[in-house]
Amino acid sequence: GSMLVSGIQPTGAFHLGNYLGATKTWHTIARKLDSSSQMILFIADLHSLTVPQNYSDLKKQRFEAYASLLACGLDPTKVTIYHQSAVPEHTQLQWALTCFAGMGSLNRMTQWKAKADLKGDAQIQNELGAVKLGLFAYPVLMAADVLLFNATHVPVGQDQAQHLELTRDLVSAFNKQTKTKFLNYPKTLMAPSNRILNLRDPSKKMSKSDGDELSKITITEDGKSMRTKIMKATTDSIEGPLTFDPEQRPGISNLITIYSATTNQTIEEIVPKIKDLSKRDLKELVADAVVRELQEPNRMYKELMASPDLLHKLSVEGAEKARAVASKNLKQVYKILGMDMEK
Ligand code: AQP
Repeated sequence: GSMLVSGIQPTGAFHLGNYLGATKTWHTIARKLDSSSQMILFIADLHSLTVPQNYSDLKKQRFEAYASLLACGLDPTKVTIYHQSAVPEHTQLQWALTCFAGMGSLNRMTQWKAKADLKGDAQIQNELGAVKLGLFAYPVLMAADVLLFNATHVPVGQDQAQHLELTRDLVSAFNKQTKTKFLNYPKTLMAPSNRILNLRDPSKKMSKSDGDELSKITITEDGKSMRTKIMKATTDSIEGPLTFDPEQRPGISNLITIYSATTNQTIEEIVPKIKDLSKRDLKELVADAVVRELQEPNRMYKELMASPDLLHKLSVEGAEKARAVASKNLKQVYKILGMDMEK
């Protein structure tokens, strides 16, 4: 059977990018799981420590994230859902893997640079020694997250491919140096949708931690505000028919991508239908589709947030289920490394 593993950070309300790039596809996969396969999803709270947080907000956000996953239709009786920090094996495996990870390959990862860049030039920050070790080493924790369950498949959005390459390099280094084949090479299961871009500045991706509320649609806001944000989305001043051209027309193309993913039609199917619309009419169409798509998650989120005891109980049970698998695999890895307690 397959073992599918993925995670999401509790760094704020889930947005349309998280939904189309991750949670919606997780839900689709989960519905088709056969009885020999398993899906494990975690709230990546340890990952959110890689950038400074308001730590008392983080506690609340961890539960909001849990509720959001369930609101996206994921069923905790079929899928194991838990908080990463409640399963200490994640960091125990990470330590072992850091001893197989080359500084050079971590240095080539783009995501820490993007995050360090938020506070100035990444290269200069690096030279100053200002980049935090956790941010730099974060792809190794990510590798540990999936190798802990010996994942066969990792379903993620289009922005995560590079980290999974590193994971496979680590598997190769580990298996070669230990002369074993215990760790699987996990396959990347890429979400069908393109990356969803920031509504105000389509040169960037839509991001939870973006301070500009107008830049993102969240699954927790009401339909009226979703519509307002789409109507205000940045497009371009090019006249004539609407075209899908991510290079020259990133704003319009982003709206077409969103329309495609929320109505399950391909870009090729959509373009002839919308090419003669005004930009305003395209936005109306996209807004209708988004509001319709997020209606049920939105309703369920509100319902779940009114049941904190249920969320707590489910997350404790999820962590227990995850630990049962994780501790077995970790023991095996430690045994390979000569660290078992047997005589
Ligand atoms: N804009 C996006 N389009 C498509 N997919 C996306 N994902 C994130 N942004 C987009 C996918 O969502 C999953 C969870 O992401 P994450 O929480 O681990 O962190 P992230 O990728 O760093 O997401 P954010 O929203 O940008 O969070 P912050 O602002 O905290 O960094 C992943 O599968 C990702 O591909």
